[in-house]
Amino acid sequence: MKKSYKILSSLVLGSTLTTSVALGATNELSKVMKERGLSEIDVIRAAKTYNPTGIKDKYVVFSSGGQSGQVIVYGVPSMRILKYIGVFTPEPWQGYGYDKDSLAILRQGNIRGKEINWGDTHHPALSETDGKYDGKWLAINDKANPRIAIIDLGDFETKQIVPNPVFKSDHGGAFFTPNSEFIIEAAQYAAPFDNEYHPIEDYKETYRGGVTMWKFDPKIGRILPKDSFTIEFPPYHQDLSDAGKGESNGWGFTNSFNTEMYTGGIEVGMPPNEAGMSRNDTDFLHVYNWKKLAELAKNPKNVKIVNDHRVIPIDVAVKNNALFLIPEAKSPHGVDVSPDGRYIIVCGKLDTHASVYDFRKIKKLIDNKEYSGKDPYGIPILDMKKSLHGQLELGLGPLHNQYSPIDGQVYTSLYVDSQVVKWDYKKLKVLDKENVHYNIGHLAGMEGKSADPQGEYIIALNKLSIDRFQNVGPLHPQNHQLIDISGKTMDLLVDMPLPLGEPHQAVAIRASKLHPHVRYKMGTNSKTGKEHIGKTLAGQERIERKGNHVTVYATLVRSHINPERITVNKGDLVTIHMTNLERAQDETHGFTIDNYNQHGSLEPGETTTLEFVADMEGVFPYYCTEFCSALHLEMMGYLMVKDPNKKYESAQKLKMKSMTTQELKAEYDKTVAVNKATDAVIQSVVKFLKDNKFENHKVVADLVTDALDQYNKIPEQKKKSDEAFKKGDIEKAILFENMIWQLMVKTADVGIRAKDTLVRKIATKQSASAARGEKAFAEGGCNGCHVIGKVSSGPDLTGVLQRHENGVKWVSKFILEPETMYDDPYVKGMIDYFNLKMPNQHMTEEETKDIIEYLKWIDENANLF
Ligand code: RUQ
Ligand code: CUA
Repeated sequence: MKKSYKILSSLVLGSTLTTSVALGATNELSKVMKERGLSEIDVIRAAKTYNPTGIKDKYVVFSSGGQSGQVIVYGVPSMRILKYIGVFTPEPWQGYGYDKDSLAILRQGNIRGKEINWGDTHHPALSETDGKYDGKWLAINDKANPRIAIIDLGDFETKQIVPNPVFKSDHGGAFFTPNSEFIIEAAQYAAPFDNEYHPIEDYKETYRGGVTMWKFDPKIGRILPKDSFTIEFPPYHQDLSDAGKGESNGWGFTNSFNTEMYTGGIEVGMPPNEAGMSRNDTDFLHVYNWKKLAELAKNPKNVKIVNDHRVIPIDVAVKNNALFLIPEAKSPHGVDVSPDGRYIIVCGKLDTHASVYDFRKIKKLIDNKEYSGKDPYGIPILDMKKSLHGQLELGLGPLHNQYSPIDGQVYTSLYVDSQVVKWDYKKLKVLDKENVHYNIGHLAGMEGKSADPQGEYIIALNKLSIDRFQNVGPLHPQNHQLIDISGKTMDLLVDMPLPLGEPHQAVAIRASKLHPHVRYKMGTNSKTGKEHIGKTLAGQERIERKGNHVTVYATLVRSHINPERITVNKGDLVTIHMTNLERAQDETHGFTIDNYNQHGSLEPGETTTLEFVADMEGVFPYYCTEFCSALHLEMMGYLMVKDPNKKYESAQKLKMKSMTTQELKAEYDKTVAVNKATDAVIQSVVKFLKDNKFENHKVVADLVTDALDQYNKIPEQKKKSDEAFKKGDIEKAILFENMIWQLMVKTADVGIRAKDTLVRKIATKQSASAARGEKAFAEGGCNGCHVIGKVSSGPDLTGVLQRHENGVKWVSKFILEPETMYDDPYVKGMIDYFNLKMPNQHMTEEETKDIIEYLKWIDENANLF
């Protein structure tokens, strides 16, 4: 099976193969296609999305997690999920909402003191510099409990949650202004700004909509609530928003529905909301000058304070020529500013047209104070026709837009038609349509709403999946479909089920723009980025008690938790600060205490805190929850909770039979000898690394640092061992010697990885054939017996081509038909020595040739193995 894959992939990748192999591959390929019922186009589509192992994606997508209150991260084109980021909802794997530090973030999201443990995430937004994504921060809104969260793309963790002080729901956020000065959050369902009851009959007087302009500091990546303000809007239900850029920079655009200001009453015989809220032929696009309003907000005379927050009343905005309305086709949804900032495309769910507004025309009307009227709140209305560049009929239920790098091209989702339409918004011409399954909402282009769209792909974020996937019960997964847009017409490549809430919007960025770190500076509180108050280094571990408060300063490193016993009284408040002392990449340790609903995740260098009241008496194992090492299961300890009011009888001590001094001494000597031998191996690796100037290669140098982290702990253990031995406690000395061996194994593990990496860096370049040979050697299982540079369960193959006369022919034959050579005296000797026969691995001639090339390459670099 392995073999066939290899050939298939090289065939599809178009590498030059001899005809016989190509033919074999074609046969194999057609067999697979037949078995799986694949057409040629299916195979091409598969190849366009397939990532061989180790190959990474070009784009990274951040998708809203909908009702899960999280953010989903995946790669394009492979559509492989990379991460779920806990945002508004606790996420146990990451310890999010369980450790004290992340719980503090989650609790920033309390509303009026109420704990909220979920969110309805809708619109993720990437921070911008000059209207282009800079890969630093991600913001996302919660529609249900109007809040904005900030995620740091340095570690993909949520760092801040800010509840909206005046809105009771939101939708049209989060959207960054072009230099991340502000994040726009628009209200959805109008409600009173204050927290009091106001009868629905007073809707027009006391209910309000609006847009909050959250001041953002892109250097520290935090919203500054005190410097933020809200622009009051009429009680229309505001919907999506976008920030102007380029020539419209400084302006914001927010559309709305229910300009009827209908308030329902189905239960008293009124027509339902859905009828009353869509009666008008047009609703209003709100156009506001946020730059000017931000200046106005600085003067207390221009604002009223509601819930400790600055609100610019409608009349102040109007008086200062900073707020306007333009009619837009009924029940609009998406509003999307073009990459150059000149055009604003609005799609109306109940209209078959998209409307293209021209900002230059809008600006001219504003400058000339040319209004067609005023709404009931005194806001000037601009004439729709005079603001429009034009309209185009696209199909049923147009919703959202994503731009293309080709001037004038845009992609729009059609909800009712279940299609993506590509069209030209300048020439007002439909170019292509592609069917999707089913009922597409948003669509995500690659940086498709920035000033620098990349094209290549569009992802359709469909609301229904119906029959696309295995039936998993009445609640279906959502369906993200990847569409190739690099050609003249669109081509649907693949479906990805997403089973974590309705994903609404997603944003994609070039992976090359993201630079997350792999470890923290030792003792970092990842939530603040600063040193953690509980930072504990090796040797500083301790347990402190002050009254009923027990504070533990703990460390975790492969493969132990220090301390390994924590004894407290029932009723004590227990604070455990934990530091992961690792510096090695991906060496996370998790920590839990059984039955106490505790979990923390500690990434290398991180410190975090668990805190709880020890309200249950008993013995509770605690352990590391990440399979971090061969001795992971041993990475544990006990929390002992005693009732101070009880007297405990100590059980009779059982005298254990132990070894004689002589036996102990023998075991001690054996352990020491093993350690010496292991150290010799380490020293030879060290010599190799030094001789070959490992410090010139950053990856290798990093691995050496990781290895030394382990190795440098040995002298301390050795001292303890020697002391114990001197005191005659041989049993203890053996335990310390064992510890030394553990450290040596970890050192050797990383050291050998460093050596292998270095060999690759300094060896001569492999020919394509030698590279294929190496792959065949590994996949054919040869390396199970032959370890290059070492005698293992088979002979070392370094120099094998020289060992035999006509070496190439001899080795080839031995690979292809070993059984014919078992009687050869040399081979016979080998079979006796290793007690193994070289098996026939059914290599092809081509593979055998490649393996020979690989062996030649080994000989060229024999000094390195
Ligand atoms: S939404 S399907 Cu952005 Cu909440 Cu349009
Ligand atoms: Cu640390 Cu398992």
